[in-house]
Amino acid sequence: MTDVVMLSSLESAFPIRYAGPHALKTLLLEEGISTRVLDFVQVMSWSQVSEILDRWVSEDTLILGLSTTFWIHRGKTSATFKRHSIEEEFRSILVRIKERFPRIRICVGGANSHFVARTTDIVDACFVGYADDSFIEYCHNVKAGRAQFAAETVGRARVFRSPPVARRNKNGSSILWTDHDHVSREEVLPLETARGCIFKCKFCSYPNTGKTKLDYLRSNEEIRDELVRNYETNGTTVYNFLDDTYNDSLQKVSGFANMVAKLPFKIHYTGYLRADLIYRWPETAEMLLESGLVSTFFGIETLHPRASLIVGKGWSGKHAREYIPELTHKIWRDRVNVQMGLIIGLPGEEPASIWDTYKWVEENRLNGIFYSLKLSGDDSVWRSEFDVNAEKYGIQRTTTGWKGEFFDSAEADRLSHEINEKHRPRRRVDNWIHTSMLAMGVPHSDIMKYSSFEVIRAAKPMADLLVEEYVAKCLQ
Ligand code: B12
Ligand code: SF4
Repeated sequence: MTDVVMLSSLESAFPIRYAGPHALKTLLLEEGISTRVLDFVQVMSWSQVSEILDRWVSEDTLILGLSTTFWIHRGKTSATFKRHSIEEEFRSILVRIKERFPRIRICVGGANSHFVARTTDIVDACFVGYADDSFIEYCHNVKAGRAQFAAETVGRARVFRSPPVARRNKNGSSILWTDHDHVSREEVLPLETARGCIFKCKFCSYPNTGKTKLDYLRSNEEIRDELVRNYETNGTTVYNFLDDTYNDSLQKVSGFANMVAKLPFKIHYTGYLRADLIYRWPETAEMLLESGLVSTFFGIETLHPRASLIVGKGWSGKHAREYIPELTHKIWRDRVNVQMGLIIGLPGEEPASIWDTYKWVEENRLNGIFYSLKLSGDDSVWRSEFDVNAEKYGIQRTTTGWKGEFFDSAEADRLSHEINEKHRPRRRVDNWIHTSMLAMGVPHSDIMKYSSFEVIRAAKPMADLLVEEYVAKCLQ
């Protein structure tokens, strides 16, 4: 018997687990509500999903939850209006379940829950924001047959909004991986080390930006317990760190490195880092490496002096050009896969400057990925300064996107695609795919040597096998 079943997925050629539903599962289990999460839904066929749900859902099941954060309409990712929607085949599975078990509530949560609830008629409750309190309380109420109040609706769903900081898990979740999760030996797992970010870059719509330093951090003791537990149960040593700015204080980086040095096993991890903070505290470069950093993502955004100042990352326009190649090749001696995000369409930056940045990436043998500037819609949960005050920065919203001084959204999309395609033969794998590769046994040296394209092609059969084994275990 299972009270709550959640479906989760992160669209990727490689099976990567997303933390959100597992954070909720852990709380629900602690509070006596039996819960299971089905991962990798987007790399399964709908008939496999349907077959598994037939085994897992019964008349005892109260809630079927869908995580929408990384729920991208399969195979049709380019059509924005179709992203994160529930496609017809999946909808008919949900309709069939509802017909069989009429008291089941279908709930959506995660970054695109509002959008999904608005575009389908199958959702009963929609959770907006961190759901560590709202969803757990909802589940308790449903289980106890208590009525619940929601002032707002979207489509036919009742909406439960949360404040930016939840009471439960306010510093991040400790995830318990159970036998039902079928974690394979040495599989890469997500690990939350903190919530929120001390910065507030103008284009950024992450939740809880501008937090106070050292707020909302998990203690090293708690993280150590999770690392040891995962190692003892599944042999896990490779992680995706979930922390918007993992190196936001010297104390945090050194404290973590000290804790990890005392573990009886070595870990490897990827995470979001700020390059300017390594520049500011140079001793952290070695600490990060020693504590197991294998790949990272730096949001450099632009090398343009004025654009970088406008977005709140003035360091990038001043020092990144010299420091990033130095850090990558001299200080880290190519032992870390440094991926950089660069944005096309920032106020003040003209096309020639973008091409100059691309040249710099190629000439310095760097791993860059170009994105077009994205503005969120009015119903987004988290909104950046650019989302709220676009016009103040010379950006006009249009029916199809936005228009700035040098680019509009279509041209920024086109150029990012063109440059990424040009760079593709030399680009290394994305930072989070790097950890997946390591966990599947691909040596770090090979990942650093070959292009993303080659590494992915070689490792794909292993990834398919992992999903096949996972599906077989879910059906047992
Ligand atoms: C880590 C991360 C990633 C990692 C994930 C690695 C991993 N193994 O999990 C990687 C690098 C893969 C990634 C990639 C991308 N990401 Co990302 N990512 C994040 C980040 C920083 C943290 C997410 C996380 O796991 N948090 C920890 C968990 C515990 O919290 P949570 O996700 O918020 O989950 C809570 C709620 O959402 C809710 N919830 C979640 N699921 C469910 C289900 C139910 C039933 C319910 C009730 C509630 C619920 O409850 C959870 C607990 O409170 C967020 C930003 C942020 N700080 O939140 C962006 C974020 C999720 N990413 C985002 C984006 C845009 C992307 C990319 C598209 C970027 C790109 N251009 O390539 C890609 C897409 C990848 C893909 N193929 O699908 C956006 C999504 C915005 C949107 N509206 O779609 C976010 C919100 C950042 C932002 N504001 O721009 N990302
Ligand atoms: S872009 Fe990065 S550093 Fe800036 S506010 Fe967002 S998460 Fe923080």
